[in-house]
Amino acid sequence: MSLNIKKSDFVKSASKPSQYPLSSYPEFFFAGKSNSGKSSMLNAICNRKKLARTSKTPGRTQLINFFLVNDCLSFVDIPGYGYASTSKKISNTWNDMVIDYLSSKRNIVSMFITIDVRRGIEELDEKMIDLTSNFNIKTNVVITKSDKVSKSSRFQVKRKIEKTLSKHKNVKYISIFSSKSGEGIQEIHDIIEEMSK
Ligand SMILES: Nc1nc2c(ncn2[C@@H]2O[C@H](COP(=O)(O)OP(=O)(O)OP(=O)(O)O)[C@@H](O)[C@H]2O)c(=O)[nH]1
Ligand SMILES: [Mg+2]
Repeated sequence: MSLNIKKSDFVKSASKPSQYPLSSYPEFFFAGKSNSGKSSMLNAICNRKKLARTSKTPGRTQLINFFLVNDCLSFVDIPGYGYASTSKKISNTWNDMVIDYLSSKRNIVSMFITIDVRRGIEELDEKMIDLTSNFNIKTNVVITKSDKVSKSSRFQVKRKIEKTLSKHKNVKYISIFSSKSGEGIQEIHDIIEEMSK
């Protein structure tokens, strides 16, 4: 059985736990380098154009955004990391915000981490996976913007990421995805369906 997303609503933005919406629904969060396609992925899997805000300018999503899906699942878009102009102050704020989120006693099932197929996996991505693993949360890797490269290089990138991540025991699935072509949407739905049981 595959997930069928019939309804998705923006709930609220938050910068600190006291602002989070109350929810005990299974929760999936979307993390990744700035501009790697998190918000676009969220829109694509919900079949919505403007549920989450997307932008050509890295760093668009600066707060934690909560969405309610089918009235029984929670999706969370967290700010991207690692764009060049990040100041020390902003990166400290990012750290506190994400650690507070991971420490909040929410029903977090798993992280989807987006990795631009043209960049491949970088040190900050591995750090994010390690951080998540410290909170006993499973990671699913999503290789985004697959439409930008040939089929063979998509799989080459996937194999390389598999190899790099073979030592990370909390990594569960690695998918190839494009919010533009729709590649991988079904696979992500299946993953969410299976993991939220
Ligand atoms: N060709 C192509 N472009 C994409 C795809 N996904 C995202 N983009 C483009 O990449 C840019 C960044 O996308 P976002 O979804 O805003 O990225 P983000 O990771 O949410 O970025 P931040 O919120 O800044 O961290 C936008 O210009 C998107 O149109 C894709 O699958 N294919
Ligand atoms: Mg975004």
